[in-house]
Amino acid sequence: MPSTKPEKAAATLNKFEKIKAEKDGLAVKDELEHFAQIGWEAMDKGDLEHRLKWVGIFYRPVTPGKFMLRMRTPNGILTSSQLKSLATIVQRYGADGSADITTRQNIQLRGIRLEDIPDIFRRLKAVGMTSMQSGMDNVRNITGSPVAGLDGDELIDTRDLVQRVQDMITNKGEGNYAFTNLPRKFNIAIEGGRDNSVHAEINDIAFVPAYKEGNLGFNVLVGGFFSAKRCAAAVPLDVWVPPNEDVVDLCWAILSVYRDLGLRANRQKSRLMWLIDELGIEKFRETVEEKMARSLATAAEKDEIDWEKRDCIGVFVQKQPNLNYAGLHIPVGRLDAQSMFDLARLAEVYGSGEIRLTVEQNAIIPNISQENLDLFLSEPLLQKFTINPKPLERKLVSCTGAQFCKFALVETKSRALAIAKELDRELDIPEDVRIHWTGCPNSCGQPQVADIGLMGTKVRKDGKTVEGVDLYMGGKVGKDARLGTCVQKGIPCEDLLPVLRNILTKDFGAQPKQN
Ligand code: SRM
Ligand code: SF4
Repeated sequence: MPSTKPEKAAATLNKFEKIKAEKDGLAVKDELEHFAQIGWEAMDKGDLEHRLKWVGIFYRPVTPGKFMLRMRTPNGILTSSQLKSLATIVQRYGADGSADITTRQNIQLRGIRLEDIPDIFRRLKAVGMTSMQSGMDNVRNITGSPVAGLDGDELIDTRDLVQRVQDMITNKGEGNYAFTNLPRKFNIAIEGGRDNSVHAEINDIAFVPAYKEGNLGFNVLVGGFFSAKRCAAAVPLDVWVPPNEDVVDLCWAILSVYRDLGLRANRQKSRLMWLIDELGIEKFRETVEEKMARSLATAAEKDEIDWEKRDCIGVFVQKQPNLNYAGLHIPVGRLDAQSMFDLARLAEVYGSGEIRLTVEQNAIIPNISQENLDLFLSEPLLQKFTINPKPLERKLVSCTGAQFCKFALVETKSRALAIAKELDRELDIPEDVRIHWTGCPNSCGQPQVADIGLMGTKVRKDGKTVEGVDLYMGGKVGKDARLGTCVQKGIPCEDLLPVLRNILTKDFGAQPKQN
């Protein structure tokens, strides 16, 4: 930490730094039984609204008493036992219980009661899952190629590396005080394929495959992030690392530098990129090397991201003979308990009991043998979670929005789905169009990576304040990724359908359907 005297620092700390200085967020892990007994209404406000997030429990002011539980799902991989366990947890809350696949290849549970948390945490531990350090000023779920170990064209299998980085950060899910007081949230992604499945450019640290002197490893990008104030694409650190423990060590070093030197006075200027700006990338690199106490190899000349991004929806052959993976479309990532049980059953009956999640909020069932494929495809669940969705629904992504999020300026998921369905019904669209909805400028739904991004806002119409969106366009994913920008502000949601119809027709070759 900087050498400011504690009393002087306390006087200048922002609200969140004060909360952390009073008591480390992770401390609540030892108080959960007590909270369960006294009930959420009797809890200290700092613990309830902030520190619980250190163990993944999110108080929802929109639905007080019904909490959200954000898991960690390294590389997006779940076993069927884990998914069944999560389904059992949400099932007990009836209509309040549901789950969302997130834009970080992760899963969040809804409707959770605080009194059940000790039991829930015991169940999660029994199936090897954790929600540790998944919110607030911690490292978020670490993303990796969703078809790692399955894809015949992959360069590096990311699964083990992602798990090792998570284990280092969270002390194998038990909690790690070394990294629970970062200046702000932090995102890490490890890409092993050629298609930039993880959106490397929007992560604080991203590893992308690259050959150096004939050896396969990763080039490293740093500082990518979105916030209401600023969005920045990650920049090259000019470092290459082999795909081994060096990846873990480098994450440790960058996190340590960020923790110790990161800017903390203004929360709007606390993400890693602001520190990189302050130090300059060369000095930042030097400081990371000093932390590691060794010099790092310079970046390989080029990286190996040379494919367009795949959405993995459909059936694809695996590198293992006779096996396939099936990518199922989960509309806006929303699951109910029954669907979770059904997905787990399909994975067990037809696959190897594994389910994978994608940053597009969809699911993959790997290891389906050729003989079982037809039967698998005839399963009723595939009517709901199809392998062949309509063009707009297929690429639709949406953040949580007003249903559960207090920052939301608009309802997102249900509206996103209704509009996509209507336009899919009306139009023949020759190419896939990525539409991303996000309920406010925090950009959890990543409108800047979409062909058409929609960011919630409030608009004046006929003298009244109504829900509206700012329109983003020009985002490019996969190779040569580029962030989209705002092209039109303040479109009332009730006027959006014709605006989108027009864009799809003019820019994406859509034609009215011939009946
Ligand atoms: Fe996010 C805060 C949901 C991915 C940028 N995000 C929130 C909170 C926790 C706010 C809150 O307490 O209500 C939202 C919880 C709502 C809820 O009940 O679900 C929330 N963020 C989400 C999720 C669930 C959106 C989704 O529907 O998929 C994603 C969870 C990912 C995960 O599994 O951990 C989610 N959030 C993102 C992403 C996308 C990404 O990581 O690729 C971003 C932009 C990228 C980035 O962070 O650089 C993102 N979320 C934010 C921000 C703005 C951060 C900033 O630096 O200003 C906030 C607000 C904050 O942290 O102060 C935020
Ligand atoms: Fe909530 Fe805004 Fe994030 Fe959507 S973008 S989940 S509305 S914070």
